[in-house]
Amino acid sequence: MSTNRTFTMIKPDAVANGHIGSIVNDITKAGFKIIALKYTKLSAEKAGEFYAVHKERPFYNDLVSFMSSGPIVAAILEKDNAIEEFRNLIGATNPAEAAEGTIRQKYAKSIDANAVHGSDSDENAQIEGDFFFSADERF
Ligand code: DGI
Repeated sequence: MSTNRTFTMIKPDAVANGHIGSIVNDITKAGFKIIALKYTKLSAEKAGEFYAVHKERPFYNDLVSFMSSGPIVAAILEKDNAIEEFRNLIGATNPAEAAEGTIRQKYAKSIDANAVHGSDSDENAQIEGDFFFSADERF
């Protein structure tokens, strides 16, 4: 398993608000290499599967409906210490608490529409990357 990779999504709010280019620019300027990249849309079923770990949480239904509400950009990224470095780059889950200059502080408006996803462990980065990309879609 790679320890230098993470998985991200640019979520429907950030796509709808025209932030794909700025966010990809922030990511590459921070030193992440793009291994895989896809513009796609999750069905409610797929969004539910992706966030199955949150099934019992009160915000699960809203999360699934938001994540399937419009197109997203999915990507696998590579950098030393990728999980921690990327979570530092995107900032806290709640953009109101995200540090100055982080992606969520700059582009997100609320805790549920928080612009980007970042994997929280090497294991989940592998699972989440596999969820979106086949072997011949990674370079
Ligand atoms: O890894 P994160 O995306 O930072 O956070 P997470 O894995 O704990 O939660 C996944 C997503 O679920 C998060 O990006 C937004 C949503 N979420 C998490 N906690 C809350 C929430 N949505 C609402 N409305 N309220 C919450 O407390």
